[in-house]
Amino acid sequence: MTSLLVIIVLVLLAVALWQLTKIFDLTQVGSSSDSSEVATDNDNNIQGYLMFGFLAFIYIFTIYGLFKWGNLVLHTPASAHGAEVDNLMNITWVLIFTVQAITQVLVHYFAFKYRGKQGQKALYFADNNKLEAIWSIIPAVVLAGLILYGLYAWTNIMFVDEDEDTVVIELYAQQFNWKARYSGADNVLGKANVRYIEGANAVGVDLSDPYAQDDVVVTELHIPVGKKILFKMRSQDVLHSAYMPHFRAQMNCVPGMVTQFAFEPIYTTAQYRELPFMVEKVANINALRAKKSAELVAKGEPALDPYTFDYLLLCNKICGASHYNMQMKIIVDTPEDYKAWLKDKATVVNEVKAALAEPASTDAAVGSDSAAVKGDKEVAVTAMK
Ligand SMILES: [Cu+2]
Repeated sequence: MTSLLVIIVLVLLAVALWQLTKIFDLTQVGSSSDSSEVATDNDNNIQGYLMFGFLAFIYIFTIYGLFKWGNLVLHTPASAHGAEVDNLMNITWVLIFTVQAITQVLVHYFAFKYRGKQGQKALYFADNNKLEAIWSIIPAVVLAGLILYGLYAWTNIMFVDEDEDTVVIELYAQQFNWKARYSGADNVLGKANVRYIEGANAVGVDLSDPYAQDDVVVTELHIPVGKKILFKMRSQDVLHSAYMPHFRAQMNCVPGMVTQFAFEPIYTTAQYRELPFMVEKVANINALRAKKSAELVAKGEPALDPYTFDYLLLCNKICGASHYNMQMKIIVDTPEDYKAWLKDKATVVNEVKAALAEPASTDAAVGSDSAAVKGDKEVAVTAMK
C-alpha cells in the first residue's frame, strides 16, 4: 500500500514539474532573439555528442552488470547433458554481445557523423544491392548454424534408448504441489487417470493394474547419482512446467497427456554442496541472512535459519495464486542410500488398504450414508486383490 502511495506521489510530482516547464516556456516567448522551432547547428552538435554519451552509457552499464551480477548465474550443471545446454547458451551470448558491440558503435557513430548542418541537404539514396546482400546473408548463415546446432543438441538430450537401464519416475503436478511416483521393482508405472483419484490414492493410480502394485508415491524426490532417470510428467488441473534448473531440465506438464524428460545426475547433493562456487554462494547468502537476523532479533522477532543448498524442482508456468511456492526438494543420493531410502516406502496399494482399514469411528458419525460409502470401499479393495 505504501509503495502504491509513493508511486502516485511521484507521478503527480512529475506532472506538476512538466506543467511548470510549460509555464516557464510561455514566459520566455518574445524575450529571446531565436524563438524559432528549427534546430540550429549548435543544437545538432549537442544531439550528436549526446549520441556518444548514450553509447558510453550502454557499454559501461553492460560491463558493470557483468561484474556486479555475473556471479548470480547457475554455474556448474549437475547433469550429464548440462554442459551441452550451457555451451549452446554461451555461444548464443558471445554472438549477441559481438553483434551488439559492433552495431551500436555504427548506429551511434553515423548518427553523429550525419547530424544536421545549416544548408546541408540529405542525399536521396534508393538502395544498394551489395550492402543488402551482406546484411541479409551473414545473419541468415549464422542463425541457421545456431539453430541447426540447437536442434542437434535438443535431439541428443531428448533421446532415450528404449533398451537403456533407466529409473522411471512420474512427476505429478497439481495446484500447488508436486508428487513423485516410483515405478517399483518392475520399473513400469501402473496406469493412472484423474478418475481414479480418491482418498489416499491422490495421483489417481489404477489399483487393479498389475504394474501399479509396487508403485510408491512420495512428496520428496530422491534419485540415484550416475544413472539415467526417465521422468514422466502429468498434470491434474492446468499447465505446469517441471523445471529443474541445476540439471538444465524443463518440460511442460499438460493435463490429459504424459510428457517426458530424461537426464543423468552427476553430483550427489552432498558433492554439489562441496563445490567451491557453491560454498562461496552459500556463505554469501548466510552473511546476508545473519545481517537480516540481527535486525529481526533487535525487533524481538526470531532469527532466520542458516541456508543449506538443495536441488529443487520448481513450477515454471504461472499456474495460479500460489505458483511461486510450488516446489519439491530433490535429493541426489549414492545408489546405496537411494536403495535404502526407497526400501521401506509403502506402496500406493498398501496405503489405500491401510486408509480403508482405519477404525469405522468416522463412518458412524456420518450416519446412514456411511453404509453406501463402505460398500464402495469394499468394491475398491476387491478390485485391488
Ligand atoms: Cu504450477
